[in-house]
Amino acid sequence: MLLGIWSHFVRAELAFVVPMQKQTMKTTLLILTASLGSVLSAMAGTQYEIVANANASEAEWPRGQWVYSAGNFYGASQNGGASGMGSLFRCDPATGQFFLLHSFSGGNDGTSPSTGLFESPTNGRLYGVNYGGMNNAGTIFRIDKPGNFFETIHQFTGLSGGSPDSPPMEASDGKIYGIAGSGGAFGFGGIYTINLDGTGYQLLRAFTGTGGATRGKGEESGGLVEGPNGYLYGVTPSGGTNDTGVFFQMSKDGVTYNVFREWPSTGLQRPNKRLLLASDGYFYGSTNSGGAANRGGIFRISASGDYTELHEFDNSPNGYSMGGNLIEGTDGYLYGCTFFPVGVVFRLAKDGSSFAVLHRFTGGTTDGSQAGAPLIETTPGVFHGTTIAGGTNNDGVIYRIETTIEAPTLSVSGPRRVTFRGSSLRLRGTAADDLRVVRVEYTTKKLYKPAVGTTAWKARVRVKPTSSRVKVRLRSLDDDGQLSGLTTVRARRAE
Ligand SMILES: [Ca+2]
Repeated sequence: MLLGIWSHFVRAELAFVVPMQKQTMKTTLLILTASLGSVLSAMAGTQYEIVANANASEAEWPRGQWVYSAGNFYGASQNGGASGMGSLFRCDPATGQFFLLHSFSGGNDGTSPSTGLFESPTNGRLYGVNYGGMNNAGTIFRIDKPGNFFETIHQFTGLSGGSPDSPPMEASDGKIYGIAGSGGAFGFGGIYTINLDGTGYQLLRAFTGTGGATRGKGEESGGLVEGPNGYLYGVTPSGGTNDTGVFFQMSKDGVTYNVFREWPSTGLQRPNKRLLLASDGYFYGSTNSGGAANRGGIFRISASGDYTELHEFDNSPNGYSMGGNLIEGTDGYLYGCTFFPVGVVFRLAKDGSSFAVLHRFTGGTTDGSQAGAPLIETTPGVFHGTTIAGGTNNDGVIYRIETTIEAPTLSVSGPRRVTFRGSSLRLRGTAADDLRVVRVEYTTKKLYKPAVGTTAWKARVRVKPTSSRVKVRLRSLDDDGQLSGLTTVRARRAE
């Protein structure tokens, strides 16, 4: 009975047991037969766990870009801290403990950071932006690691840019560049630069809205990314001819500004997260509206504006509205997470295929919900993320997800050599995957037909009245587009 399962587990396990001694391999296989359930979980390529629960004193609603450095996470929380106006925190994932680095007071140091931190490659300090401050137009702050010295390095004035609601970055020239969501000559914000020590602030371009020389609107833009050619690239969720967003290129001195795409009023629109510059030289981004369900999606765009829609979010439990930008895993897949309604962690191939849900948040006290930050791949195949809700205190969590691309398995119930009568052969069995079995299919020739069911499946294979023998091949398919090995059943017409 276990024959089908055997052949697949032997095949799947071989990759892992090649370096092992034969005796050990034999033991492994014996253990495999002992409990199919535990075997599946032991083989599972995707494992999820909560590593830390946020709390109101140190970090309530951790959100935005965050940093992994020397085994610690550094981030910003929108609420919590001593004044309830947000905090900067460090979290040691080994113990799950949060450490308070700074409590925003709502005074000159501002309030409610929502876009997180970045680490300067030049001086190793952490930089971020928030709201409020001296002119009620936002501030730029920095803090060292492990968090002893906090400093506000810039007070936005409003006229020269305000409401910094996107994460700034440091470019290859050692200067900070960011997008202000309001202010500027036209009130649509603009693109600013500032030195790492807080001197030299300059609004390089003021956005001009739906028309003009600097089409775009800065509000809730995802920030900038530097291309290999030294230009800065970004998207804005509004502005441009249709007020549905633009993709632009700007030289670091602000002199050159080109719009290479204005989103239309149909299809995906309103790109609102920082672009990922992937290893293939394309930018990948996400939008929060447009598409069949008007939930936005994921797109690819070249530096010159060649544009392809890759995936549409919908109202399914897969969620919509990304909590942070996409990242590229060491395996070459794109990874991200969604914020609404409770969110998921997902991956997809760079050509837009194989969208797979790695984890569905459930919220409550035992899981997070609403992922509000990009994932960080801390070691190859191991990702960490944050949510702003759920967990012990309903203040959010830091979670860990370990994943590889695992092929599904398939097994047939009963013997592999069977007899049949009449015009059909009935088969049934099970299939399993670390994520999800999408389909079980079978063939007697070349064309595969779907079986009924997935993890428990059955198939009625048609056989010509003239056929006395038939060979059926079966396989299963998962979300990643991976196929199981083929399982063969040979059938002979009963006398
Ligand atoms: Ca799989």
